[in-house]
Amino acid sequence: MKSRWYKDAVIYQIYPRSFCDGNGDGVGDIRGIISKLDYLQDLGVNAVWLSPCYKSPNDDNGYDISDYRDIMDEFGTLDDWQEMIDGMHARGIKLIMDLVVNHSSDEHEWFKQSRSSKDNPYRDYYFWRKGRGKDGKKPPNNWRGNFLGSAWDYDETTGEWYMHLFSKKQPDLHWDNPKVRQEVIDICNYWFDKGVDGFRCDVITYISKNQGLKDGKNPFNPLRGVENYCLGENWEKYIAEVNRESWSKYDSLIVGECAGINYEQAKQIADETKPVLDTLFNFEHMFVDFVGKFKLSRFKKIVARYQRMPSTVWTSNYLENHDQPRCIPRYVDGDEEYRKYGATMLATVNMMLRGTPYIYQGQEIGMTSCPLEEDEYKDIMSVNVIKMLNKHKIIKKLGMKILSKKARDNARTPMQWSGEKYAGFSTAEPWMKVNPNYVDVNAEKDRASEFSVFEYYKDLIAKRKQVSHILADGEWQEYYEKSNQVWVFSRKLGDAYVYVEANYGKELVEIDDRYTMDTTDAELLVCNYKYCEANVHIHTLRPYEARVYVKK
Ligand code: ISL
Ligand code: CA
Repeated sequence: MKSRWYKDAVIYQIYPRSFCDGNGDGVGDIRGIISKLDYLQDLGVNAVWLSPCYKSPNDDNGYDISDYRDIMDEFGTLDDWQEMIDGMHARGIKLIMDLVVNHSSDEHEWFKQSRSSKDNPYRDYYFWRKGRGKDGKKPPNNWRGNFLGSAWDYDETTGEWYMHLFSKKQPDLHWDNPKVRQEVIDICNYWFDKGVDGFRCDVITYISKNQGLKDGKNPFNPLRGVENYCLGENWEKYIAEVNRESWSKYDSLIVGECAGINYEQAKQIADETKPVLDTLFNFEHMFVDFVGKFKLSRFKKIVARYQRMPSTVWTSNYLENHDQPRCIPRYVDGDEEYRKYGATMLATVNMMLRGTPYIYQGQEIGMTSCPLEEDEYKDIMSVNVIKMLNKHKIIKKLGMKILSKKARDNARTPMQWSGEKYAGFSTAEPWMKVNPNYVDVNAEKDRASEFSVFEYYKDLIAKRKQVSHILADGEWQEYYEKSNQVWVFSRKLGDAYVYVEANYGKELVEIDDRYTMDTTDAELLVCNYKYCEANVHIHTLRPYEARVYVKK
């Protein structure tokens, strides 16, 4: 049934709120997306992963869903959505929807029913427990949520507590209840019937909580308790059920957002011989610069492990998404002098790895993280961090500095389409600040310039197709593994190979081909600098230079 088309695809992520505003109210929407379909086709992407566009009170920008079968008012209607997917399909672009079923919104009908009384038929759709302590005023266990604070909230109506691993407006669904699993299956099938091509499954690793909901052991873990619900005891069983009853019936891509897992677990849950996930997003490489500076050697080591996965396991490669700060200046210098070289170098590496590459909106024009004032942060996580910092003034300055680097808001500023007011994103003041660098960094200007990041991406996507079989099946080899300046690797398949060199620094660096590969029998497939015949096989890399050689 499954063609596994995604192994040859490049996927573009849209965060609808910030992509393009079609009706001039300052909020991105579906008509805005429709107006940019030609742009996506031109870029050459094969699929779009659309962050949630369902009905939602937007406590967490759509990751809190109040109706899984309808479209958020601000984004448009089901008719608009149908026109969008038809437009995508007409252009050869598939649509991957976001499936957020670890939790719903507290404004979902299920939760309204559930909280109304202890004997309501929906009571068991969520986790309800008595509090601890004499008066029951302490949460049922010591788990902490992703957005700071306890993972439990007290509800007056029935005098019990409910679990929420994210905001208190995102109560966790109780997957041990077979009715909940059936709801998920029905929702997936509903969208498949409308033509979607797959799902990106939000925090899917958290859906099965271990029986007993025991206290978390490590008091210093910010996610105290996570060991009791990350890949919990019935995880595989529940996912296999949804897979059997829905996902496997379609030629779909099911990519799990797998927070909290390591390489060994990844290997188990994205193996195509098992009816679980098709592929996953891992986070290990995102933690390299969690505390302190980015260190390329550590980053490479993590990625290399995923690159050496067994042939039945398929991975996904990303550097940016709506939860991460931008690559620039995270991994490369943000100065205008280097920005495009950095953006294209990173693109080259990401696109030449085994696994499906993802591009997050704006990455293809080299958008950067954005400086924000305290009141310009919009993300619930940032807002909660700021509240906490205001209670602990002594660490506020440092805390705000860290926040400016790590905040999810960095990736959520409106897409920069042109040099017009509000970056051509909207005609009205956008819901979130536009990065002031839009005058220089925008799609229109980029595409008109001699060195265009967009055009480079486009070329890279097309070229990747020529070598994707070598990337998928070739044998991985790495050189200069310990280096913090260069990333050099190859994939060999019989006599054919792809060989990649990338300079992560601003200094010239010489790659000695006695330790790497003699490329004289290969052709230069891509390079982000202008070069001449004479230096094609002289391996001196300029600042942020990347080259790909291929022998077919
Ligand atoms: O964003 C994070 C770190 O910057 C993660 O901890 C994140 O909360 C986690 O990866 C889960 O993310 C997903 O589910 C959340 C939602 O807020 C995120 O936007 C989504 O990608 C809850 O639905
Ligand atoms: Ca709008």
